Parts: sequence; C-alpha cells; structure tokens
Amino acid sequence: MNTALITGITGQDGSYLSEFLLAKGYDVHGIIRRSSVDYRERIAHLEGRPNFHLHYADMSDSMSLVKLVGKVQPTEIYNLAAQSHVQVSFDSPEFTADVDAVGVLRILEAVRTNHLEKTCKIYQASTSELYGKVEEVPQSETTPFHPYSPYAVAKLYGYWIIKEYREAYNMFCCSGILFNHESERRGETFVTRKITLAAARIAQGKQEKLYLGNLSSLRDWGYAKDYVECMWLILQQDKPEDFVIATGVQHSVREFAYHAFKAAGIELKFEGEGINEKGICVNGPANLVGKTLVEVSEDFYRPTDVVNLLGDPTKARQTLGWNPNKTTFEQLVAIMVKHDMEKVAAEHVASVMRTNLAEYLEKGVVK
Ligand code: NAP
Ligand code: G4F
Repeated sequence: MNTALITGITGQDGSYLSEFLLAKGYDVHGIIRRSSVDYRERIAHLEGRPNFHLHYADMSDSMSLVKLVGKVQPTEIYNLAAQSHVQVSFDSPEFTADVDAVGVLRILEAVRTNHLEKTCKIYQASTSELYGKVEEVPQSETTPFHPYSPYAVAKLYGYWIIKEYREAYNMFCCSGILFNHESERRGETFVTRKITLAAARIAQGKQEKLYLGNLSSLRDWGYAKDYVECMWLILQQDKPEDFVIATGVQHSVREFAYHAFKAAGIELKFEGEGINEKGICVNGPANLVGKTLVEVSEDFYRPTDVVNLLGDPTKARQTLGWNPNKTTFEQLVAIMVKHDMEKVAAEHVASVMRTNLAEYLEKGVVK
C-alpha cells in the first residue's frame, strides 16, 4: 500500500488531496498543530476512517518532523503546510520564512535522517508568486523569478532547496508551481472567497458593503479540486521535474466581483478609478438598486503587489496529460457562490432556531 504524509492537511488543498488519495487506496497521514479550538472543518468528514491518520507536529519543529517521518515511513510526502497569505507575510515575515522556507529544508532532512531518500518522493507546494513583478506574460517553467513579498521570497528558498537536494542527493523531489486555485473551502480572507461570501451576505441582507484593495490585479484562477490531481501526477512521473499548473485564462479582481455578484442575483456597474472606484447595483433586488455595494479601501493594498499572473500550462498538459480547463472560470464562480448562498441561509436558520430555543426555554415550553 502507498503511504502518503501530507503537511497542511487541514488546509484547502490538504483536504482535497486527502480525499483524492484515499479514493486511490492510499494510507493517508497528516500533520496537525495544537490549537485552542480543535475543530478541523475541512477534514472533519474524513476523521475516523481506517486509512486516515492525524499526528501532532509542526513545520517549525525539526524533531517532531524527524520522529514522524520515521514512524510513518511515507512513500510520498506532499509538503503543503505554509503561512500562505501574502498580505500576512508583510506582518509576520520571520514566521513566514521559518515555516515556508526552512520548513521545506526540515522535511528534506527528516527524509534523509531516516534514510528514506531512495524510497520517498516529495512534492513541494510552490507558487506563481515566484514570478512576482513579472518579467514575461504568460509565465512558464522557464520564466525568470522576481519574488515580490516576504511570502514569495520564502517560497523561492523552498523551490531552490528542493532542486538542490534533487541534484545533490538524487532525491525524487519536485515543485508544482501552482497558480491561484480556489474553491468553496478557500480561506475566507483570500480575495475570491471574501467576495463570494460578501455577495451571498449582501444578497440576503446580512451585510451592507464589501471593501476590497486593488481591483485591477489580474489572476489565473483555477479550481483547487482539479489541481490536487496534478500534485499526484507529478510524483507518478519517471523522473522528478517541476511543473507550472494553471488554466491559461486571466481575469481581474473586478471581473471576479462582477461575476460573483451576478451569480448572487445582483448586477454591478463599476465607476471611478483607484481608491475612488465603486461597484454600484444597477439590477437586482429593489432595495439594493442604486446602492454602492463595493468600495476600495487602502487597508487591503500591499506594500508591493503582484498584478499580472497568467500561467502557461503546456508542459502539464503534454507531459502529465492534465486538462487545465476542466472547470471554467464561470463554473468556479458559480460553485463558490452557490455554496456561500447556502451557507449564509443555513447560518440564518440556525440563528433563528437558537433564538426560538432560548425563548422556549425561558417560557418553559421546552426543558
Ligand atoms: P491553506 O488553506 O492556508 O493551508 C495551509 C496549511 O498549512 C494549513 O493546514 C495550516 O494548518 C498549515 N500550517 C501552517 N503553518 C504550519 C506549521 N507551522 N506547521 C504545520 N502546519 C502548518 O493553504 P492552501 O491554499 O491549501 O495552499 C496549500 C499550499 O500551496 C501552501 O503551501 C500554499 O502556500 C501553496 N499554494 C497555494 C496556492 C493557492 O492558490 N491556494 C497557490 C500556490 C501555492 P492550520 O490549519 O493549523 O493553520
Ligand atoms: O486572494 P489573494 O490574497 O491571493 P494571492 O495574493 O494571489 O495569493 C494566493 O495565491 C498565490 C498563488 O499565486 C499563493 F501562493 C498564495 O499562497 C495565495 O494562495 O489576492 C489576490 C489579488 C492580490 O493582487 C490582492 O492585492 O487580489 C488583490 N486583492 C484586492 N482586494 C485582495 C483584496 N486580496 C485580498 N486577500 N483581500 C482583498 O480585499
């Protein structure tokens, strides 16, 4: 049986990858960190399965990683753990470097310390943020890197240390240079999920306005569920290589917002420029027509922002046989908005039920 160890198993990608590998018959092990609230929303439905195992460890704790790799004896490691928020990396640059850069080295050394370098393949979650202040469009495996945030600089170390161990020790370790991939499980402070949740809340009268940063930023957005297949495919190749994983289609944050609000039944028209740009409702529920629903706030501007990401997935298509356009941009937006419309509606029902229950308890109707 193949044994996979996933770092970052509680994250968006870790949860989809777990489902993917379990369906392939893998024994799946994952690293979790102690937290004051032990609710692991994205993987709760997998806990208790016989082939699914969770272990406490931390990317900043070499000893925990060495012991765990020795105990699990993985045939494949998927290193997805990271402080993955670009804006947060400006506030916590040292923590980001420790986990996202040195953490990769710790995994590689844990494999070597346990003498597994000939039997254990390693996937590293690399990123299109490496291209940063882009030197060409679209970006491929040969495009020069120009990292443009503490996060990207840390990830660049991860990329190079993987390449170094491949060349120095003949290890099967590869980087997937993944462009942005989103889903209904995306963290709520990344721009797509922030928009789909706000569109759902505004449509259901639970929020008045959405504040965003750079609306003109361009991204190549794919569906996370499609991307985890590539992580696996990269490790099934005969020789270790790095791959760009992207859709080859680009949209702005403004366009994402337009489509998300449209899917929630609200048509927006954008007027003005820069900090003064606004998204006004021109069609939709009568109480919203004419209202400004989207505004720009400097709070969401970054000291340096990556503004033109577009990937060239030719190598992944040709070598891995992967279809970069399985889920279109429009389908991705629709999946996320449908999910968030239901989530917001369910939260409303739950809150009404809680209020009613409190009232019934007080009146002695229920005990
Ligand atoms: P995510 O949802 O933010 O998940 C990050 C995971 O890393 C979580 O499980 C988190 O655990 C874990 N983690 C953070 N610090 C840790 C530490 N010190 N020790 C152990 N675990 C730690 O990220 P994602 O979107 O799934 O992305 C997965 C990976 O791909 C990341 O490395 C990210 O940088 C990279 N990437 C993502 C994208 C994208 O568009 N999603 C694109 C390119 C590359 P907690 O739940 O305990 O916080
Ligand atoms: O959704 P974002 O925060 O994602 P970003 O910075 O592209 O990073 C994500 O993708 C990377 C792959 O390229 C991953 F490596 C990384 O781990 C992460 O998953 O921001 C996207 C764009 C940025 O240009 C940002 O300035 O949207 C712009 N933006 C505009 N308003 C905003 C907002 N971003 C956020 N988070 N919040 C806003 O209100």
